Amino acid sequence: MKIRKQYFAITALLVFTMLCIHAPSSGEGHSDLTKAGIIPQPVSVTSTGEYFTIKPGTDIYVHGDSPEIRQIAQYLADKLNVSTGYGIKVLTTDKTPGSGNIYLTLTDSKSNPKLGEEGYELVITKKLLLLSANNLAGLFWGIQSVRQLLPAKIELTTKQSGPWKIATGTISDYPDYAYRGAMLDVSRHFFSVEDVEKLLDYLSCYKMNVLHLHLSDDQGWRIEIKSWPELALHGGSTQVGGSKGGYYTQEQYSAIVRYAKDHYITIVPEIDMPGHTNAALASYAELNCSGKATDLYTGTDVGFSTLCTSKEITYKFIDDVIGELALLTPGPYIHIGGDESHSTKREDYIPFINKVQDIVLAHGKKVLGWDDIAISSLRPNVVAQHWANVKNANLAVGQGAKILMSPAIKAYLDMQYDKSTKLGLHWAAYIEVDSAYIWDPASLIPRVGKKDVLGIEAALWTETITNMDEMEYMVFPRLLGYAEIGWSPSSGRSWAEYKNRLGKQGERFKAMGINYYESDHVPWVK
Ligand code: TNX
Repeated sequence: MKIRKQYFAITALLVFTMLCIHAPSSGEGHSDLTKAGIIPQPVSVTSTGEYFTIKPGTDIYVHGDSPEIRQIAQYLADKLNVSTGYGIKVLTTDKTPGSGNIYLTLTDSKSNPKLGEEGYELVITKKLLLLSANNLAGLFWGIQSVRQLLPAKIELTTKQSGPWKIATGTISDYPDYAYRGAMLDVSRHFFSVEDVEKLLDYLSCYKMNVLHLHLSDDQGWRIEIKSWPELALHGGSTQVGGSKGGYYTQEQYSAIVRYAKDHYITIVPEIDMPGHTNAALASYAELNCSGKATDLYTGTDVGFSTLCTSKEITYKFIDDVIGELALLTPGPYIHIGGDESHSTKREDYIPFINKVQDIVLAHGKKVLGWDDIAISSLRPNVVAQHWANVKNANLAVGQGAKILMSPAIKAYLDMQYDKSTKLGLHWAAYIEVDSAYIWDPASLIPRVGKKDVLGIEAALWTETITNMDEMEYMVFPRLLGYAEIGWSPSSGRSWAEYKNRLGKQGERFKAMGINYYESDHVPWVK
Protein backbone atom coordinates (compact mmCIF):
# COMPACT_ATOMS: atom_id res chain seq x y z
CA MET A 1 0.00 0.00 0.00
CA LYS A 2 2.77 2.36 1.05
CA ILE A 3 4.73 1.51 -2.08
CA ARG A 4 1.70 2.21 -4.27
CA LYS A 5 1.19 5.61 -2.60
CA GLN A 6 4.82 6.54 -3.17
CA TYR A 7 4.60 5.32 -6.75
CA PHE A 8 1.55 7.51 -7.28
CA ALA A 9 3.27 10.56 -5.79
CA ILE A 10 6.37 10.10 -7.92
CA THR A 11 4.30 9.65 -11.07
CA ALA A 12 2.28 12.76 -10.27
CA LEU A 13 5.47 14.74 -9.72
CA LEU A 14 6.92 13.47 -13.00
CA VAL A 15 3.79 14.34 -14.96
CA PHE A 16 3.73 17.77 -13.35
CA THR A 17 7.38 18.40 -14.21
CA MET A 18 6.86 17.28 -17.78
CA LEU A 19 3.87 19.55 -18.12
CA CYS A 20 5.94 22.45 -16.90
CA ILE A 21 8.67 21.69 -19.42
CA HIS A 22 6.26 21.22 -22.29
CA ALA A 23 3.90 24.10 -21.66
CA PRO A 24 6.17 27.09 -21.56
CA SER A 25 4.67 30.49 -22.20
CA SER A 26 5.33 32.04 -25.59
CA GLY A 27 8.57 30.73 -27.04
CA GLU A 28 10.24 30.56 -23.62
CA GLY A 29 12.71 27.79 -24.16
CA HIS A 30 10.38 25.71 -26.31
CA SER A 31 12.32 22.71 -27.54
CA ASP A 32 10.12 22.30 -30.61
CA LEU A 33 11.30 24.72 -33.29
CA THR A 34 8.09 24.22 -35.28
CA LYS A 35 6.17 25.80 -32.40
CA ALA A 36 8.34 28.92 -32.24
CA GLY A 37 5.57 31.04 -33.74
CA ILE A 38 7.67 33.35 -35.91
CA ILE A 39 5.84 36.13 -37.80
CA PRO A 40 5.99 36.16 -40.78
CA GLN A 41 5.67 32.39 -40.88
CA PRO A 42 8.82 30.86 -42.38
CA VAL A 43 8.55 28.73 -45.53
CA SER A 44 9.87 25.60 -43.84
CA VAL A 45 10.80 24.64 -40.29
CA THR A 46 12.00 21.28 -38.99
CA SER A 47 12.76 20.54 -35.37
CA THR A 48 15.41 18.32 -33.80
CA GLY A 49 14.14 18.69 -30.24
CA GLU A 50 17.20 20.09 -28.43
CA TYR A 51 18.50 23.53 -27.47
CA PHE A 52 21.23 25.91 -28.47
CA THR A 53 22.03 28.26 -25.60
CA ILE A 54 23.52 31.76 -25.74
CA LYS A 55 25.70 32.03 -22.66
CA PRO A 56 28.69 33.98 -21.32
CA GLY A 57 31.50 33.40 -23.83
CA THR A 58 29.20 33.14 -26.86
CA ASP A 59 30.52 35.23 -29.74
CA ILE A 60 29.34 35.98 -33.27
CA TYR A 61 31.72 34.83 -35.99
CA VAL A 62 31.48 36.05 -39.54
CA HIS A 63 32.98 34.41 -42.57
CA GLY A 64 35.04 36.95 -44.51
CA ASP A 65 35.87 40.46 -43.49
CA SER A 66 33.51 42.71 -45.45
CA PRO A 67 32.38 45.73 -43.42
CA GLU A 68 28.74 44.99 -44.35
CA ILE A 69 28.68 41.50 -42.88
CA ARG A 70 30.46 42.75 -39.76
CA GLN A 71 27.86 45.52 -39.48
CA ILE A 72 25.03 42.96 -39.57
CA ALA A 73 26.77 40.83 -36.97
CA GLN A 74 27.36 43.90 -34.80
CA TYR A 75 23.66 44.78 -35.06
CA LEU A 76 22.84 41.35 -33.62
CA ALA A 77 25.56 41.63 -30.98
CA ASP A 78 24.27 45.06 -29.89
CA LYS A 79 20.72 43.71 -29.56
CA LEU A 80 21.79 40.68 -27.56
CA ASN A 81 24.26 42.51 -25.35
CA VAL A 82 21.67 44.90 -23.94
CA SER A 83 19.45 42.22 -22.42
CA THR A 84 21.92 39.35 -21.90
CA GLY A 85 24.73 41.58 -20.65
CA TYR A 86 27.21 39.03 -22.04
CA GLY A 87 29.51 41.32 -24.02
CA ILE A 88 29.19 39.24 -27.17
CA LYS A 89 31.92 40.13 -29.69
CA VAL A 90 32.03 40.05 -33.49
CA LEU A 91 34.96 37.99 -34.75
CA THR A 92 36.18 36.93 -38.16
CA THR A 93 36.94 33.36 -39.16
CA ASP A 94 37.38 31.21 -42.23
CA LYS A 95 36.32 27.95 -40.62
CA THR A 96 33.36 26.79 -38.55
CA PRO A 97 33.74 28.23 -35.04
CA GLY A 98 33.80 26.16 -31.87
CA SER A 99 30.89 25.10 -29.70
CA GLY A 100 28.47 27.68 -28.27
CA ASN A 101 28.89 30.35 -30.95
CA ILE A 102 26.84 32.04 -33.63
CA TYR A 103 28.14 31.92 -37.20
CA LEU A 104 27.05 34.20 -40.06
CA THR A 105 28.10 33.32 -43.57
CA LEU A 106 27.30 34.23 -47.16
CA THR A 107 26.90 31.27 -49.45
CA ASP A 108 27.27 30.83 -53.17
CA SER A 109 23.82 31.60 -54.59
CA LYS A 110 24.16 28.59 -56.90
CA SER A 111 24.23 26.22 -53.96
CA ASN A 112 20.81 27.34 -52.72
CA PRO A 113 19.08 29.28 -55.51
CA LYS A 114 15.63 29.08 -53.99
CA LEU A 115 16.69 31.42 -51.17
CA GLY A 116 16.96 34.16 -53.80
CA GLU A 117 17.91 37.74 -52.96
CA GLU A 118 16.42 37.92 -49.48
CA GLY A 119 16.10 34.35 -48.21
CA TYR A 120 18.15 32.77 -45.44
CA GLU A 121 18.75 29.45 -43.78
CA LEU A 122 19.18 28.82 -40.09
CA VAL A 123 20.73 25.55 -39.00
CA ILE A 124 20.60 25.34 -35.24
CA THR A 125 22.30 22.54 -33.36
CA LYS A 126 23.22 22.15 -29.69
CA LYS A 127 26.70 23.41 -30.63
CA LEU A 128 26.17 26.14 -33.19
CA LEU A 129 23.70 28.63 -34.54
CA LEU A 130 24.53 28.87 -38.24
CA LEU A 131 22.87 31.60 -40.31
CA SER A 132 23.57 31.62 -44.03
CA ALA A 133 22.19 33.51 -47.02
CA ASN A 134 23.04 34.40 -50.61
CA ASN A 135 22.99 38.11 -49.80
CA LEU A 136 23.37 40.49 -46.89
CA ALA A 137 19.61 41.18 -46.82
CA GLY A 138 18.98 37.49 -46.18
CA LEU A 139 21.34 37.52 -43.19
CA PHE A 140 19.57 40.58 -41.84
CA TRP A 141 16.14 38.95 -42.14
CA GLY A 142 17.52 35.77 -40.59
CA ILE A 143 18.57 37.81 -37.55
CA GLN A 144 14.99 39.00 -37.18
CA SER A 145 13.93 35.36 -36.92
CA VAL A 146 16.63 34.71 -34.31
CA ARG A 147 15.21 37.57 -32.22
CA GLN A 148 11.80 35.95 -32.24
CA LEU A 149 13.25 32.55 -31.34
CA LEU A 150 14.53 34.00 -28.07
CA PRO A 151 12.30 34.80 -25.08
CA ALA A 152 10.42 38.13 -25.36
CA LYS A 153 12.60 39.66 -22.64
CA ILE A 154 15.43 39.77 -25.19
CA GLU A 155 13.72 42.98 -26.40
CA LEU A 156 13.97 44.73 -23.04
CA THR A 157 16.51 47.50 -22.68
CA THR A 158 17.92 46.43 -19.34
CA LYS A 159 19.97 43.40 -18.38
CA GLN A 160 17.86 40.27 -17.80
CA SER A 161 18.70 36.84 -16.46
CA GLY A 162 18.73 33.93 -18.90
CA PRO A 163 18.64 31.18 -19.89
CA TRP A 164 18.72 32.25 -23.53
CA LYS A 165 17.70 29.05 -25.23
CA ILE A 166 16.80 28.48 -28.85
CA ALA A 167 15.20 25.25 -30.07
CA THR A 168 17.30 23.27 -32.52
CA GLY A 169 16.37 22.44 -36.10
CA THR A 170 16.42 24.05 -39.51
CA ILE A 171 14.59 27.03 -40.97
CA SER A 172 14.67 27.69 -44.67
CA ASP A 173 12.92 30.89 -45.58
CA TYR A 174 12.40 33.38 -48.40
CA PRO A 175 9.74 35.95 -49.36
CA ASP A 176 6.74 35.45 -51.61
CA TYR A 177 6.69 39.09 -52.83
CA ALA A 178 9.64 41.35 -53.63
CA TYR A 179 7.93 44.52 -52.34
CA ARG A 180 6.67 44.46 -48.75
CA GLY A 181 6.03 47.92 -47.52
CA ALA A 182 4.32 50.52 -45.43
CA MET A 183 3.48 54.13 -46.17
CA LEU A 184 3.61 57.02 -43.75
CA ASP A 185 1.87 60.30 -44.51
CA VAL A 186 4.17 62.94 -43.00
CA SER A 187 2.24 65.74 -44.68
CA ARG A 188 -1.05 65.84 -42.77
CA HIS A 189 0.95 65.56 -39.55
CA PHE A 190 4.72 65.81 -39.52
CA PHE A 191 6.83 63.07 -37.95
CA SER A 192 10.42 63.65 -36.86
CA VAL A 193 13.48 61.79 -38.12
CA GLU A 194 13.54 59.84 -34.83
CA ASP A 195 9.90 58.80 -35.27
CA VAL A 196 10.54 57.62 -38.81
CA GLU A 197 13.59 55.67 -37.64
CA LYS A 198 11.50 53.98 -34.98
CA LEU A 199 8.98 52.97 -37.63
CA LEU A 200 11.87 51.62 -39.73
CA ASP A 201 12.96 49.52 -36.73
CA TYR A 202 9.46 48.09 -36.49
CA LEU A 203 9.23 47.34 -40.21
CA SER A 204 12.55 45.54 -40.16
CA CYS A 205 11.43 43.26 -37.29
CA TYR A 206 8.88 41.75 -39.66
CA LYS A 207 11.09 41.66 -42.77
CA MET A 208 9.32 44.54 -44.54
CA ASN A 209 11.64 46.14 -47.07
CA VAL A 210 10.02 49.39 -48.23
CA LEU A 211 8.93 52.61 -46.51
CA HIS A 212 7.00 54.97 -48.76
CA LEU A 213 7.00 58.53 -47.44
CA HIS A 214 4.09 60.72 -48.56
CA LEU A 215 6.15 63.92 -48.54
CA SER A 216 3.70 66.47 -49.90
CA ASP A 217 0.00 67.17 -49.79
CA ASP A 218 -2.41 70.06 -49.33
CA GLN A 219 -1.46 70.44 -45.68
CA GLY A 220 2.31 70.36 -45.88
CA TRP A 221 5.47 70.11 -47.99
CA ARG A 222 8.01 68.14 -45.96
CA ILE A 223 11.25 67.95 -47.97
CA GLU A 224 13.72 70.76 -48.55
CA ILE A 225 14.04 71.58 -52.27
CA LYS A 226 17.02 73.91 -52.68
CA SER A 227 15.85 75.39 -56.00
CA TRP A 228 12.38 76.15 -54.57
CA PRO A 229 13.08 76.91 -50.91
CA GLU A 230 9.65 78.29 -50.00
CA LEU A 231 8.09 74.84 -50.50
CA ALA A 232 9.48 73.65 -47.20
CA LEU A 233 9.86 77.01 -45.44
CA HIS A 234 6.33 78.23 -46.11
CA GLY A 235 4.55 75.11 -47.41
CA GLY A 236 5.91 73.03 -44.54
CA SER A 237 5.19 75.50 -41.76
CA THR A 238 1.81 74.14 -40.62
CA GLN A 239 -0.16 70.89 -40.44
CA VAL A 240 -3.71 69.62 -39.90
CA GLY A 241 -5.34 71.52 -37.06
CA GLY A 242 -3.09 74.54 -37.58
CA SER A 243 -0.21 73.64 -35.28
CA LYS A 244 3.44 73.98 -36.28
CA GLY A 245 4.50 71.66 -39.11
CA GLY A 246 8.04 70.80 -40.10
CA TYR A 247 10.17 69.42 -42.90
CA TYR A 248 13.27 67.34 -43.47
CA THR A 249 16.38 69.14 -44.62
CA GLN A 250 18.13 67.22 -47.38
CA GLU A 251 20.75 66.15 -44.82
CA GLN A 252 18.04 64.83 -42.48
CA TYR A 253 16.29 63.09 -45.33
CA SER A 254 19.55 61.45 -46.37
CA ALA A 255 20.00 60.28 -42.78
CA ILE A 256 16.59 58.56 -43.00
CA VAL A 257 17.57 56.96 -46.31
CA ARG A 258 20.84 55.71 -44.79
CA TYR A 259 19.14 54.40 -41.67
CA ALA A 260 16.66 52.57 -43.88
CA LYS A 261 19.48 51.12 -45.99
CA ASP A 262 21.19 49.82 -42.85
CA HIS A 263 17.92 47.99 -42.14
CA TYR A 264 17.66 46.68 -45.72
CA ILE A 265 14.71 48.97 -46.38
CA THR A 266 14.26 51.16 -49.46
CA ILE A 267 12.67 54.58 -49.11
CA VAL A 268 10.14 55.51 -51.80
CA PRO A 269 9.55 59.28 -51.81
CA GLU A 270 6.21 60.61 -53.02
CA ILE A 271 5.44 64.06 -54.38
CA ASP A 272 1.68 63.98 -54.94
CA MET A 273 0.43 65.81 -58.06
CA PRO A 274 -1.39 67.41 -59.83
CA GLY A 275 -3.94 67.39 -56.97
CA HIS A 276 -3.06 67.37 -53.26
CA THR A 277 -0.76 70.32 -53.98
CA ASN A 278 -2.06 73.23 -51.91
CA ALA A 279 1.16 73.48 -49.88
CA ALA A 280 3.08 74.13 -53.13
CA LEU A 281 0.37 76.43 -54.51
CA ALA A 282 0.52 78.48 -51.30
CA SER A 283 4.31 78.75 -51.55
CA TYR A 284 4.65 79.90 -55.18
CA ALA A 285 2.04 82.10 -56.89
CA GLU A 286 3.29 81.15 -60.37
CA LEU A 287 2.18 77.53 -59.95
CA ASN A 288 -1.47 78.67 -59.86
CA CYS A 289 -3.45 79.28 -63.05
CA SER A 290 -4.72 82.46 -61.36
CA GLY A 291 -1.15 83.63 -60.69
CA LYS A 292 -2.13 84.13 -57.05
CA ALA A 293 -0.81 82.08 -54.14
CA THR A 294 -3.42 80.22 -52.10
CA ASP A 295 -3.64 80.27 -48.31
CA LEU A 296 -2.05 77.48 -46.31
CA TYR A 297 -4.59 74.75 -45.56
CA THR A 298 -5.01 72.98 -42.24
CA GLY A 299 -8.30 71.13 -42.76
CA THR A 300 -8.82 67.57 -44.02
CA ASP A 301 -10.80 67.92 -47.25
CA VAL A 302 -9.40 66.40 -50.43
CA GLY A 303 -9.71 67.12 -54.15
CA PHE A 304 -9.74 70.95 -54.18
CA SER A 305 -6.23 71.78 -55.40
CA THR A 306 -4.43 71.39 -58.72
CA LEU A 307 -1.17 72.48 -60.28
CA CYS A 308 -1.70 74.60 -63.40
CA THR A 309 -1.18 71.91 -66.05
CA SER A 310 -1.09 74.37 -68.96
CA LYS A 311 1.86 76.44 -67.70
CA GLU A 312 5.47 75.77 -68.74
CA ILE A 313 6.74 76.77 -65.29
CA THR A 314 4.80 73.85 -63.77
CA TYR A 315 7.02 71.36 -65.63
CA LYS A 316 10.19 73.28 -64.80
CA PHE A 317 9.09 73.09 -61.16
CA ILE A 318 8.44 69.34 -61.39
CA ASP A 319 11.73 68.72 -63.19
CA ASP A 320 13.63 70.63 -60.48
CA VAL A 321 11.85 68.83 -57.64
CA ILE A 322 12.19 65.35 -59.16
CA GLY A 323 15.80 66.10 -60.07
CA GLU A 324 16.75 66.96 -56.48
CA LEU A 325 14.74 64.06 -55.11
CA ALA A 326 16.30 61.57 -57.54
CA LEU A 327 19.76 62.56 -56.26
CA LEU A 328 18.62 61.83 -52.70
CA THR A 329 17.10 58.48 -53.68
CA PRO A 330 19.26 55.38 -54.13
CA GLY A 331 16.12 53.24 -54.57
CA PRO A 332 14.54 52.63 -57.97
CA TYR A 333 11.18 54.39 -57.51
CA ILE A 334 9.81 57.90 -57.31
CA HIS A 335 6.10 58.10 -56.51
CA ILE A 336 4.17 60.79 -58.38
CA GLY A 337 0.85 60.46 -56.52
CA GLY A 338 -1.84 61.22 -59.07
CA ASP A 339 -4.80 60.40 -56.81
CA GLU A 340 -8.03 62.27 -56.32
CA SER A 341 -7.22 65.08 -58.75
CA HIS A 342 -10.85 66.14 -58.77
CA SER A 343 -10.00 69.74 -59.68
CA THR A 344 -7.97 68.76 -62.76
CA LYS A 345 -9.96 68.13 -65.95
CA ARG A 346 -9.50 64.63 -67.37
CA GLU A 347 -8.21 66.08 -70.65
CA ASP A 348 -5.55 67.98 -68.68
CA TYR A 349 -4.79 65.17 -66.24
CA ILE A 350 -3.83 62.57 -68.87
CA PRO A 351 -1.13 64.60 -70.71
CA PHE A 352 0.10 65.91 -67.36
CA ILE A 353 0.69 62.40 -65.98
CA ASN A 354 2.31 61.37 -69.27
CA LYS A 355 4.76 64.28 -69.06
CA VAL A 356 5.53 63.65 -65.39
CA GLN A 357 6.29 59.98 -66.10
CA ASP A 358 8.82 61.09 -68.70
CA ILE A 359 10.42 63.53 -66.26
CA VAL A 360 10.90 60.75 -63.70
CA LEU A 361 12.35 58.43 -66.35
CA ALA A 362 14.71 61.17 -67.54
CA HIS A 363 16.11 61.33 -64.00
CA GLY A 364 16.82 57.60 -64.11
CA LYS A 365 14.01 56.47 -61.82
CA LYS A 366 10.98 54.23 -62.19
CA VAL A 367 7.47 55.57 -61.71
CA LEU A 368 5.07 54.58 -58.98
CA GLY A 369 1.65 56.23 -58.82
CA TRP A 370 -1.78 55.71 -57.28
CA ASP A 371 -4.06 53.59 -59.48
CA ASP A 372 -5.72 56.75 -60.86
CA ILE A 373 -2.71 57.18 -63.20
CA ALA A 374 -3.86 54.11 -65.19
CA ILE A 375 -6.07 56.33 -67.37
CA SER A 376 -2.89 57.85 -68.85
CA SER A 377 -0.43 56.04 -71.15
CA LEU A 378 1.69 54.10 -68.72
CA ARG A 379 5.36 53.97 -69.63
CA PRO A 380 7.28 50.67 -69.36
CA ASN A 381 7.95 49.43 -65.80
CA VAL A 382 5.41 51.76 -64.18
CA VAL A 383 3.80 50.42 -61.03
CA ALA A 384 0.22 51.36 -60.18
CA GLN A 385 -0.66 51.34 -56.50
CA HIS A 386 -4.17 50.01 -56.11
CA TRP A 387 -6.10 51.74 -53.34
CA ALA A 388 -9.76 51.84 -54.35
CA ASN A 389 -10.62 51.63 -58.03
CA VAL A 390 -10.72 48.10 -59.42
CA LYS A 391 -11.26 49.39 -62.97
CA ASN A 392 -8.02 51.37 -62.76
CA ALA A 393 -6.14 48.29 -61.55
CA ASN A 394 -7.41 46.39 -64.59
CA LEU A 395 -6.55 49.29 -66.90
CA ALA A 396 -3.01 49.28 -65.51
CA VAL A 397 -2.58 45.53 -65.94
CA GLY A 398 -3.99 45.86 -69.46
CA GLN A 399 -1.10 48.23 -70.20
CA GLY A 400 1.42 45.74 -68.83
CA ALA A 401 1.97 47.53 -65.51
CA LYS A 402 2.49 45.76 -62.22
CA ILE A 403 0.21 46.44 -59.27
CA LEU A 404 1.22 47.33 -55.74
CA MET A 405 -1.64 46.22 -53.52
CA SER A 406 -2.90 48.74 -50.93
CA PRO A 407 -6.64 48.17 -50.97
CA ALA A 408 -8.19 50.71 -48.60
CA ILE A 409 -10.78 48.16 -47.44
CA LYS A 410 -8.00 45.85 -46.20
CA ALA A 411 -4.65 47.61 -45.96
CA TYR A 412 -5.32 51.17 -44.79
CA LEU A 413 -3.80 51.58 -41.37
CA ASP A 414 -5.80 54.75 -40.76
CA MET A 415 -9.06 52.78 -40.90
CA GLN A 416 -10.58 52.23 -37.47
CA TYR A 417 -10.60 48.72 -36.01
CA ASP A 418 -14.27 49.01 -35.08
CA LYS A 419 -16.87 51.59 -34.08
CA SER A 420 -15.24 52.16 -30.71
CA THR A 421 -11.80 53.16 -32.11
CA LYS A 422 -11.15 56.80 -31.21
CA LEU A 423 -8.47 57.55 -33.81
CA GLY A 424 -8.70 57.08 -37.55
CA LEU A 425 -11.37 57.14 -40.23
CA HIS A 426 -13.81 54.58 -41.60
CA TRP A 427 -14.72 55.76 -45.08
CA ALA A 428 -13.42 52.51 -46.62
CA ALA A 429 -14.14 50.03 -43.85
CA TYR A 430 -13.65 49.10 -40.25
CA ILE A 431 -10.62 46.84 -40.36
CA GLU A 432 -10.34 44.50 -37.38
CA VAL A 433 -7.12 42.55 -36.97
CA ASP A 434 -8.66 39.44 -38.55
CA SER A 435 -10.04 41.34 -41.55
CA ALA A 436 -6.61 42.92 -42.14
CA TYR A 437 -5.14 39.40 -42.37
CA ILE A 438 -7.82 37.51 -44.28
CA TRP A 439 -7.25 38.44 -47.92
CA ASP A 440 -4.94 37.50 -50.74
CA PRO A 441 -3.27 40.15 -52.94
CA ALA A 442 -3.26 37.67 -55.82
CA SER A 443 -7.02 37.10 -55.85
CA LEU A 444 -8.65 40.24 -54.43
CA ILE A 445 -9.23 41.85 -57.83
CA PRO A 446 -10.72 39.85 -60.70
CA ARG A 447 -8.20 39.43 -63.53
CA VAL A 448 -5.31 40.70 -61.40
CA GLY A 449 -3.28 37.61 -60.57
CA LYS A 450 -0.07 36.80 -58.76
CA LYS A 451 2.08 37.53 -61.83
CA ASP A 452 0.68 41.08 -61.95
CA VAL A 453 1.34 41.89 -58.31
CA LEU A 454 4.65 43.42 -57.25
CA GLY A 455 3.76 43.30 -53.59
CA ILE A 456 1.80 44.83 -50.78
CA GLU A 457 1.90 48.14 -48.93
CA ALA A 458 -0.04 49.13 -45.82
CA ALA A 459 -0.75 52.87 -45.80
CA LEU A 460 -1.00 55.11 -42.76
CA TRP A 461 -2.68 58.42 -43.57
CA THR A 462 -2.38 60.86 -40.73
CA GLU A 463 -5.30 63.27 -40.78
CA THR A 464 -6.12 62.00 -37.26
CA ILE A 465 -2.75 60.64 -36.21
CA THR A 466 -0.57 63.20 -34.46
CA ASN A 467 2.21 61.38 -32.63
CA MET A 468 4.15 58.13 -32.21
CA ASP A 469 1.80 56.64 -29.62
CA GLU A 470 -1.14 57.09 -31.95
CA MET A 471 0.85 55.78 -34.88
CA GLU A 472 1.74 52.62 -32.96
CA TYR A 473 -1.86 52.06 -31.96
CA MET A 474 -3.04 52.03 -35.58
CA VAL A 475 -0.02 50.09 -36.87
CA PHE A 476 0.09 47.35 -34.21
CA PRO A 477 -0.87 44.61 -34.47
CA ARG A 478 -2.16 44.86 -38.05
CA LEU A 479 1.31 45.42 -39.51
CA LEU A 480 2.35 41.85 -38.70
CA GLY A 481 -0.50 40.47 -40.79
CA TYR A 482 0.54 42.56 -43.80
CA ALA A 483 4.14 41.44 -43.30
CA GLU A 484 3.01 37.82 -43.32
CA ILE A 485 0.83 38.29 -46.42
CA GLY A 486 3.86 39.78 -48.19
CA TRP A 487 6.44 37.24 -47.06
CA SER A 488 4.84 33.85 -46.40
CA PRO A 489 3.31 31.46 -48.91
CA SER A 490 -0.47 31.86 -49.04
CA SER A 491 -1.14 28.11 -49.10
CA GLY A 492 -2.48 26.89 -45.79
CA ARG A 493 -2.83 30.41 -44.39
CA SER A 494 -5.50 30.56 -41.70
CA TRP A 495 -6.60 33.13 -39.17
CA ALA A 496 -7.35 30.34 -36.67
CA GLU A 497 -3.66 29.40 -36.68
CA TYR A 498 -2.21 32.90 -37.12
CA LYS A 499 -4.10 34.44 -34.23
CA ASN A 500 -2.26 32.18 -31.78
CA ARG A 501 1.11 33.22 -33.13
CA LEU A 502 0.00 36.84 -33.00
CA GLY A 503 -1.19 36.40 -29.42
CA LYS A 504 2.33 35.44 -28.40
CA GLN A 505 3.70 38.68 -29.84
CA GLY A 506 1.90 40.77 -27.22
CA GLU A 507 4.67 40.33 -24.68
CA ARG A 508 7.23 41.32 -27.34
CA PHE A 509 5.23 44.49 -28.07
CA LYS A 510 5.28 45.20 -24.34
CA ALA A 511 9.01 44.55 -24.09
CA MET A 512 9.57 46.91 -27.03
CA GLY A 513 7.36 49.56 -25.42
CA ILE A 514 4.84 49.53 -28.27
CA ASN A 515 1.39 51.01 -27.70
CA TYR A 516 -0.69 48.34 -29.49
CA TYR A 517 -4.40 47.73 -29.92
CA GLU A 518 -5.31 44.79 -27.71
CA SER A 519 -8.01 43.37 -29.97
CA ASP A 520 -10.34 40.89 -28.29
CA HIS A 521 -10.19 38.80 -31.46
CA VAL A 522 -6.66 37.76 -30.51
CA PRO A 523 -5.78 35.31 -27.69
CA TRP A 524 -3.05 37.45 -26.11
CA VAL A 525 -0.51 35.57 -24.02
CA LYS A 526 0.03 37.54 -20.83
C1 TNX B 1 -7.63 58.76 -49.58
S1 TNX B 1 -5.71 56.91 -50.71
C2 TNX B 1 -6.48 59.42 -49.97
C3 TNX B 1 -5.73 60.21 -48.98
C4 TNX B 1 -6.42 60.27 -47.66
C5 TNX B 1 -6.97 58.90 -47.32
C6 TNX B 1 -7.60 58.82 -45.98
C7 TNX B 1 -5.37 58.05 -51.54
C8 TNX B 1 -4.53 57.74 -52.66
N1 TNX B 1 -5.88 59.24 -51.19
O1 TNX B 1 -5.51 61.51 -49.47
O2 TNX B 1 -5.51 60.67 -46.70
O3 TNX B 1 -7.93 58.56 -48.29
O4 TNX B 1 -7.94 57.51 -45.65
